[in-house]
Amino acid sequence: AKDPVRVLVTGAAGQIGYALVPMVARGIMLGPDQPVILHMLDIPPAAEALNGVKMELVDAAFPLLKGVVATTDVVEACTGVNVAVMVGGFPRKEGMERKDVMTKNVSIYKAQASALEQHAAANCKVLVVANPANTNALILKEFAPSIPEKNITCLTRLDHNRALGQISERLNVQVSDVKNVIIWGNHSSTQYPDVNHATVKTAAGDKPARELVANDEWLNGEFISTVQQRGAAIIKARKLSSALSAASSACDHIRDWVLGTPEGTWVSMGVYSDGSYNVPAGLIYSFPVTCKNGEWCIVQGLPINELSRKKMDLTAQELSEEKALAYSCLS
Ligand code: NAX
Repeated sequence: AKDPVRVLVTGAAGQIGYALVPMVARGIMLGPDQPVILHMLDIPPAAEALNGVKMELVDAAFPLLKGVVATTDVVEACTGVNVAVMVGGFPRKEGMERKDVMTKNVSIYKAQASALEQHAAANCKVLVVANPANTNALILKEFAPSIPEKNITCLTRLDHNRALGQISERLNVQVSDVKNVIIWGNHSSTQYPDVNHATVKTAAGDKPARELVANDEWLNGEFISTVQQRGAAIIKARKLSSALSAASSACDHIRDWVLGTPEGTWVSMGVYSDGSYNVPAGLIYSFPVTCKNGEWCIVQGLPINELSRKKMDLTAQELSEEKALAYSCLS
């Protein structure tokens, strides 16, 4: 039998945490033959709720779940973890300045970076979900210099999956037959959902999604804005933000990273830019990636048209501004 993998979920008493921890315990993140030990972190005001989640995990009697650590101690939470899913953060409340929210998150991610650097297992893979996800991941990277930069990523897979979902609904095809959309840039409304390389499986082989949709006005307009604004649409409908889809996408992100992407398929991940596609180096930016042997690699050489270029630059610009704001919040 395999040794258990230790998976940290921060913010585990929150909405996404509640949807995510049972998925991890069921083997949806790391596979049906991979035992796991869950490490759950939250802050003291949520300690009782966190303990309730632990009770439910015990009650669910998951065969793969070999242990649960539920704690408000960052060091205890981070000790020995192989995978860290960072969902905890400070949400933007009405009337709050961007700078104030950034200051809170910068201080959280700075502290948690140090704890991970000192106490996580070597080669720990980190996924930041909490917003501003790209910039929180960048802060984490800056303050955990001994963690390889390739191990620090942020979640844009939910946006990627939303884009697949929109194409599948539009064409009335199975979502599993649609692939290779791309989310470029920030996990925010400036993200660029790009369908120019996406394909759909048909009886006659894979066809370009753009050809099958045959409506550039929709693809260049409503499709993009629907994906960009989907988070807000969910809040409007549910009075709560996306949780099950976020949790499921976080599992997709880690699973593909650890176990690999299928041949001929790429996914979107927020990763440390090396300057590919003329995206400024030093930002955490979402790119198309393939994964193999536990490592992601940016898909190279895709042709970029003028419209795409503009949208890719716009979201990079926003990330550069966020980075500058984050640095101005460091104390
Ligand atoms: P909740 O407010 O339900 O849960 C957040 C939890 O984090 C709370 O239990 C809170 O006590 C805890 N927390 C706060 N500070 C902490 C700290 N310093 N250490 C550990 N835990 C801490 O939010 P939820 O709906 O679960 O969303 C969590 C985060 O995901 C938010 O930042 C949200 O904006 C972000 N999202 C990111 C998405 C993405 O695709 N990247 C999509 C979904 C989601 O909106």
